[in-house]
Amino acid sequence: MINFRKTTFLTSFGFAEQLRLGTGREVVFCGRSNAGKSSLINKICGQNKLARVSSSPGKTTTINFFTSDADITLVDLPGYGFARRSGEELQRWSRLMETYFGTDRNIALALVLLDCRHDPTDDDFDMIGYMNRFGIEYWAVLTKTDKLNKSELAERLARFEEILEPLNCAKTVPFTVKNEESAENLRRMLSECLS
Ligand SMILES: Nc1nc2c(ncn2[C@@H]2O[C@H](COP(=O)(O)OP(=O)(O)O)[C@@H](O)[C@H]2O)c(=O)[nH]1
Ligand SMILES: [Mg+2]
Repeated sequence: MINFRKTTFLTSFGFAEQLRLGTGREVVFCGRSNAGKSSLINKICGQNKLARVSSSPGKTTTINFFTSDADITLVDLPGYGFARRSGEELQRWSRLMETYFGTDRNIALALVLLDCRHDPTDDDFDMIGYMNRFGIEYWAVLTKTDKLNKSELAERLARFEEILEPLNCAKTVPFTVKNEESAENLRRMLSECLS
């Protein structure tokens, strides 16, 4: 079992030029601003302040790297889709993504975080497009499941699977930070996939 509690902050980059080659295996986290990415990373790692949880979305525009257990690096990609970015900002973001995914690195898995209450947006489909274009295995993690009751959640899960299966999504995983079992389930799935 990977000990995600050992995770520590490594570095942040805002510009494509700053990106270096990866060393160990990378697990990438991505999703729209406010999808719950920082909260999930903190929960999985059992730390409150590893990634910043923001009440004003759209602030994180850097790629953040964390060194974890077992030669694994967690990579927190900038959230997308909150506000229409300016042309220049959008260009910086796209270059950052193209450079990150296009660099020769060892990406073991990507988690695409999607708020379980909403269908994927065009921005999400663009992000999934990167996964398929660069041949990266990805899972859809449906966040904030505490906001739905059991039957609503079952319905949403089925809907996501129907939408994402044709797009090569390997797994659909429900998740909430409000439930320790949910975090333990994701840790176990990650450990199995990465061992
Ligand atoms: N109810 C609930 N709220 C959550 C959950 N995960 C995140 N949030 C809230 O959603 C908001 C955005 O979370 P954050 O982790 O900053 O999202 P990010 O922008 O994707 O990094 C914050 O107010 C969080 O407290 C969850 O599982 N359940
Ligand atoms: Mg965040």
